[in-house]
Amino acid sequence: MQSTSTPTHCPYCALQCGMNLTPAQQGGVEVRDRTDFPVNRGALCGKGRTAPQVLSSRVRLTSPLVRAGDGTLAPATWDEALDRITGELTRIRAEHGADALGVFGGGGLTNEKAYALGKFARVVLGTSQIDYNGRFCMSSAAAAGIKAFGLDRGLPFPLEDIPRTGCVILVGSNPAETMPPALRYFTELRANGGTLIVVDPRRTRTAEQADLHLAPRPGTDLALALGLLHLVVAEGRTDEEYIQRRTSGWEEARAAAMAHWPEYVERITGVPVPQLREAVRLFCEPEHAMVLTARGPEQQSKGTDTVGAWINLCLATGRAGRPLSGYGCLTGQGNGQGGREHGQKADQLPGYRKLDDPAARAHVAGVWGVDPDSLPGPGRSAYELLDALGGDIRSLLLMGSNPVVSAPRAAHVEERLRSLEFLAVCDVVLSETAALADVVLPVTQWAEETGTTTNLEGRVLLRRRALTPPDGVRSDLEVMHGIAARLGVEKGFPTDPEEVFEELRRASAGGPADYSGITYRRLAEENGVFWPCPGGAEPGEGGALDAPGAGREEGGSPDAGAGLGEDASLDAPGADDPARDGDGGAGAHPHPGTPRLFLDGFATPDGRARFVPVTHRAAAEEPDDEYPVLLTTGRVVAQYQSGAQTRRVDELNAAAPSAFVELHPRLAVRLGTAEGDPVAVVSRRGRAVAPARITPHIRPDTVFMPFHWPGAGRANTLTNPALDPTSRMPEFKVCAVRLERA
Ligand SMILES: Nc1nc2c(c(=O)[nH]1)N[C@H]1C(S)=C(S)[C@@H](COP(=O)(O)OP(=O)(O)OC[C@H]3O[C@@H](n4cnc5c(=O)[nH]c(N)nc54)[C@H](O)[C@@H]3O)O[C@H]1N2
Ligand SMILES: Nc1nc2c(c(=O)[nH]1)N[C@H]1C(S)=C(S)[C@@H](COP(=O)(O)OP(=O)(O)OC[C@H]3O[C@@H](n4cnc5c(=O)[nH]c(N)nc54)[C@H](O)[C@@H]3O)O[C@H]1N2
Ligand code: SF4
Ligand SMILES: [Mo]
Repeated sequence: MQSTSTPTHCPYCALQCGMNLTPAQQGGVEVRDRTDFPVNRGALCGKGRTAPQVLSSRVRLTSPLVRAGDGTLAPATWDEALDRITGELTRIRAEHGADALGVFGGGGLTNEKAYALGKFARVVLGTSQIDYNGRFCMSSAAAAGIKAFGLDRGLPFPLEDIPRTGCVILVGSNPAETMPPALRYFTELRANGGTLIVVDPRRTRTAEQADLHLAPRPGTDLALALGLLHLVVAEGRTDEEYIQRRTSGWEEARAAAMAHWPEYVERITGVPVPQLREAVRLFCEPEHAMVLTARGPEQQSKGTDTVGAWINLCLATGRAGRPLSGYGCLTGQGNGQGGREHGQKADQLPGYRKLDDPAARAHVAGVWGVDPDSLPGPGRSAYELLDALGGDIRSLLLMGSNPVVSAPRAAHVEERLRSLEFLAVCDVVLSETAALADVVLPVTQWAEETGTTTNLEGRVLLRRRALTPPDGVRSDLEVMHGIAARLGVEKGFPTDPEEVFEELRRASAGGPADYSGITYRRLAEENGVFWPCPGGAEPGEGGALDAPGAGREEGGSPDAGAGLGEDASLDAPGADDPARDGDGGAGAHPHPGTPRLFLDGFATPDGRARFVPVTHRAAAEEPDDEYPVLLTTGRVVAQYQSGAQTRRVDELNAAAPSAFVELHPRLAVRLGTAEGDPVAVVSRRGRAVAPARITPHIRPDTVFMPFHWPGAGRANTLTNPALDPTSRMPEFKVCAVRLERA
């Protein structure tokens, strides 16, 4: 049995737990513990344990589907399906131009797929209109991280550092439900004498483990962070030497914070002043401390400023770019980190390069063998793109997302999707969005294909193929290859993931997220490698792969190498040769990778972290007489995202069968509702109905709904698509509603 066991990683969240897959007696594979992967050391949540059930052809798609004349989706051959797609795309492009072709990706796609999708949109379709669901996820934290540190990597340190710090503030993060195996890092922190502060309007299972639980009104984290910084200054707890030496912009940030008096902050947030003081004491007294944010403070129309305020708190107290201290964002999707680095984002090129940077364009165009001027400019952000469907954008190719359930103001998005001239969806199951498509392509899944993901720590990992996919399905890479070939692009879209990764290495070389020193072989041998990992993959120099680091300065500034574009050329012999030695970067002295960032300086031009002066502002929608209650949304442990995959697993459905409305007993009494009664939640966007779940563990002014279900209980029927001005993140975490008995 041992010899046939394949070490790989879970298909779902950003923890990317390690697991072994072994052939099962009844066919398919089963999950076995894999204890050699340090992040989870064998522990898995129920979703990971049951993931093989979604591989079964009982629940998945095994044939392309094409919408027939009578309006139904009918099985078709791959040729018919791909011909239909290319026919429609060609027609629409001829009639309305390339920007009428939209592309939507996902943070669950492997690095290879995300990279290929961004290239496909720009090189094959020639469209600027590509973005992805990660915009709904951690984009505010990414924007704030880039502003402050010059670089966005979710965690700038490995999870293993958490138990050794002195205090962690976990802001709007519920790992007990969203990353159960990670909870042990916080338990160990407390066992070692450190303290945990949880900031969440609900007393979650995570908050129950905290030394201090702050329960602010949803949408007020910005004021909360500013209030804490005010107290840090007032109590003389700033680290002046650090501020002088390693930061810029303190005076403005300090002045902004000083306007946020504790009593004023208590009024906005509902968090009592003594709790604010206690939080400051717990955070400042130990030598090391961390702030970690997740979707609570980020999914707000001021998410970027909010994360900026928490970073300011870290900077003022000298807690960033030092061992065992720092700010981090707990990224969410399986490849939430890598998926935001390699070009499926509207404004981005691989290696976390900027699409509007001429040097970046020249470099990447060189790797792609195209004229830099042929690359389109930045396109619309995810919600703006979905909102434009049926208007400027006439067709959509969608891969790795289910926006009918997961997008804000979902009824409107659903209506926009229906108004398209042409919709093509690649998925493993017939998701609610796939059900609207004109063509549905059934694709291979995690355990049936090889590829890399980058987990929430910035650790690049190898997922391995463990079984043969069923007849009738093809990989996303084969889909892109097939469409490209039909559109006359014969080269540049290989179907072998390792070949794509080799190109990704060259495209990322010299960029902020530099993967050029990483190879499949290293990933297999080293159990993952942290980026940046430069070296060994000079553009246009296939042979140089054998000489790691040749001609490159390791650890240079993120922009070093951007000028390499000039000599980058696909014409160089060997540059495109798939047979080339795949372990090039793993020579005698490969770059070790970078588990811990910023210890010697930040990735800004002057090496200093930048304070951002921010002040509190209200949510886009505040309660009023008509809509007096706040709605916030999130997750439960047994379902994943839009539920497209996990709603197909019996034991997960048994644990979490439907949406619910979590509300405080006082609110329930006022409404005259008992446990389990259907409650209608009404916002300016629409109405959802779900059973009441009454608990004292939520603020009385707030209700909570998980967003995993379509239909009557769809939370996103209600949510507000108000966007953060910088990150374009929608405000999933706060809108105004009223409750009715249903
Ligand atoms: N079981 C499960 N696990 C998952 C996922 C899943 O769908 N299901 N998805 C994965 C993905 S993509 C992601 S992004 C992560 C998300 O992981 P988390 O961010 O941990 O998940 P959420 O439940 O969205 O939000 C976290 C908490 O924010 C709180 N919150 C709501 N409003 C506010 C607010 O205004 N301020 C503050 N401070 N807190 C607030 C909620 O009460 C909730 O407990 O989970 C990943 N893991
Ligand atoms: N109200 C509310 N809404 C939210 C959130 C919230 O907190 N509250 N959170 C937001 C966040 S953080 C996120 S990340 C989004 C996520 O929401 P979605 O973008 O809808 O994410 P998933 O449900 O994971 O959808 C992935 C789809 O791709 C399919 N799939 C899986 N793997 C592959 C693959 O390799 N190739 C292809 N082609 N398809 C694949 C799955 O079957 C599924 O249908 O939801 C957002 N929506
Ligand atoms: S915590 Fe995340 S990665 Fe780990 S088993 Fe559960 S879903 Fe999979
Ligand atoms: Mo996410």
